[in-house]
Amino acid sequence: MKLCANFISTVVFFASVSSTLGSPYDSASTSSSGRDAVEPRRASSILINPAAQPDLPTVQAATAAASTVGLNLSDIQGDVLIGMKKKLELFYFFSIQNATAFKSKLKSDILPLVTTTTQLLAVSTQPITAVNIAFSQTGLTALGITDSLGDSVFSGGQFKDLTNLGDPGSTNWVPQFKGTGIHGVFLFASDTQDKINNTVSSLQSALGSSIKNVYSLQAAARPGAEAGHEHFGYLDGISNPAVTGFTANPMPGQAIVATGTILVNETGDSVKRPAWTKDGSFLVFRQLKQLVPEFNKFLTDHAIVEKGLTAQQGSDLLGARMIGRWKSGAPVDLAPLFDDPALGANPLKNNNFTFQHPDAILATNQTRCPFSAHIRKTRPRADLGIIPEDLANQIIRAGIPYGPEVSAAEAASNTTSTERGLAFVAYQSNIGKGFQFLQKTWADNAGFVHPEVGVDPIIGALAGAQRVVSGLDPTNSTKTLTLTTDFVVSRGGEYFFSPSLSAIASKLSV
Ligand code: N7H
Repeated sequence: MKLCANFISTVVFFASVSSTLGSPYDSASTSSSGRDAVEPRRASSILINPAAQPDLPTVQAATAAASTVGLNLSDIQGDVLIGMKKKLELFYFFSIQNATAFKSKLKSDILPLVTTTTQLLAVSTQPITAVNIAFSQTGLTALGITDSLGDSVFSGGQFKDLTNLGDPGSTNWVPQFKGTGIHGVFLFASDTQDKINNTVSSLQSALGSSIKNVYSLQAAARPGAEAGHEHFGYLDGISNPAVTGFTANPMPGQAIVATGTILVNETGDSVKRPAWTKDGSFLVFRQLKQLVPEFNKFLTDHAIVEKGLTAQQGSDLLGARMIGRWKSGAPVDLAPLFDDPALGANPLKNNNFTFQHPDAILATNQTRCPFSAHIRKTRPRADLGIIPEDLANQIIRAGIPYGPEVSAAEAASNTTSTERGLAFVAYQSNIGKGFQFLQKTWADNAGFVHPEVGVDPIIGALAGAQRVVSGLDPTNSTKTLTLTTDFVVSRGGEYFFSPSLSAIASKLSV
C-alpha cells in the first residue's frame, strides 16, 4: 500500500508539474528540470554496478559532455544510453485498442512517467519505477503516423525479417511475436517486484481499455555475485560503446561512436528522417532462450586437451574461447589459457586489446582468440584491417537475463526444463547497420572474418542446419567442432522505435 501511495504521489507530482509548466515537452529544447529536481524517493539504485563494466557518467559529467554536441539528455529515454544495468525489468507488450483514448492518456498519464537519461544517473533523481515506452511500425500506424522513419527493417517488423536472422522458421517463436500485432512495449525497471507491479497496475487502471496487454516478460539481474553475468555464467555489458555527448571518460579500448550511431537525426546518422524522430533510437527486442545445462554438458564433453590443463580447465577454456572472454570478463586475447579475475574486473584493462600482436600473424593466428568467438564475430576490431576501426555497426546492448537459476535436477540431467535466457535489447540509429547486420552478416556468416571460420558458436544460426566451427582448439586451429545443438534459441521479438520525450508530446500524443 505504501509503495502504491508513493507511486500515486509520484503521478500526482508529475501531473502537477506538467500542468503548472503548461507543456514542458513541446519543443526540442525540452527541460526536465521539474523531473530532475524532485525530492529523493529512493535510497538504493535501480541499477546494478559490476566493477568490470564502465561506470556511468555522473550527471555533471554527462551534462558537460552533452553540451559539447548540443545534446539534451533530458529529452532521451533513460534506457537508450545506459546499457545492461537494470536490477529488475518487466517488458510489457501491448496493442492499442482505442487510439484516441490512448493518445490522450499518453500525454496526461504516460509522458509524465517516462524516465529520462538524466534522471537515471543519480539515485536521488531515480523514480520508484523507471518507465520507458517504444512503438512498433504498426503501433505508429495505429497512432496515425504516416511518416516513414527511413528504416525498412523496422517498418517490415521482426516477424518478416526472421529468415534474415537465421531463425529456423517461427516454430520456436512466442505466438504473440508472430505477425505484427504488437504495437508497443513498456519497459518498467526497479529494484523490487512489488514496485514494478504497483506501477503496472496503476498505469493499467489509468489506461483502461485503450490498450490490451498482449504478452509480458519479467527479467532480472542474476542473484548475488552473478549480477551482471548472463545465464551461461559470463560477465556481460563490458564492451558497450562510449557515445559522444554522453560518455565522459571512455575506457581504454572502448569504441567511441558518433552520437548518430545510436540516436536518430544526430551527427553520424546520414539517413533522411522526419524532424520529430531526433534523439529517438530503434529498439530491437529478442527473447533468446539459453540451454544452459546442455551448453555445460557440451563443454564437458569437448574439453580442450592441452598439456598442463585439468579436464575442468580444458572445459572452461573451450567455453571462454567460444565467447572470447572468461566468466570474469577477462578477454582470452589477453588471458589465453586461464581466467584472470583481476583483469576481468578492471575496466581500464579488460577491453584494451585488438586481436593484433607483434609476435603473431593477424590473418591466421588463433592461439589467443578464435576468429569465430562471439566477441570477435560481433566486433572484429583489427581484423578488418581498417585503422581507425570502422564503428558503423556498433549498438548499445541493454538486455537483461530472464528465467530462474538452473535447478539441481536440470544440472544433473543436463536438460533444460524451465525456460531461461536473455531478454536481448539493442539500441541503434539503423537496424540494418546495427543488430541485423551483426546477426546476419557477421555472426551467421561461416565465411566471416575469413573463409571456413564457421558461425558464431553462441548466437550464429543457420535456420536449424548443423553448425560447424573451427579454431576453437588452440593446439590445432584447423580442427572443426560440430555444435550438437543451438545453445541459444530465438523465441522471436519485435522492432520498436523509442521516441524522445518531446516527440511523444508534440507528435505521438496529438
Ligand atoms: Fe553478445 N554471452 O554470454 O555469450 N555477448 N550475447 N550478442 N555481444 C557479449 O563484451 C551473449 C547477442 C554482442 O565489443 C559478451 O560486453 C549471449 C546478440 C556484441 O567486443 C558476452 C547472447 C548480439 C558484444 C555475450 C548474446 C550480440 C557482445 C561479452 C544471447 C547481436 C560486444 C561481454 C543469449 C546481434 C563485443 C561484453 C565487443 C558481447 C553473450 C546475444 C552482440 C558474455 C549469451 C543477439 C556487439
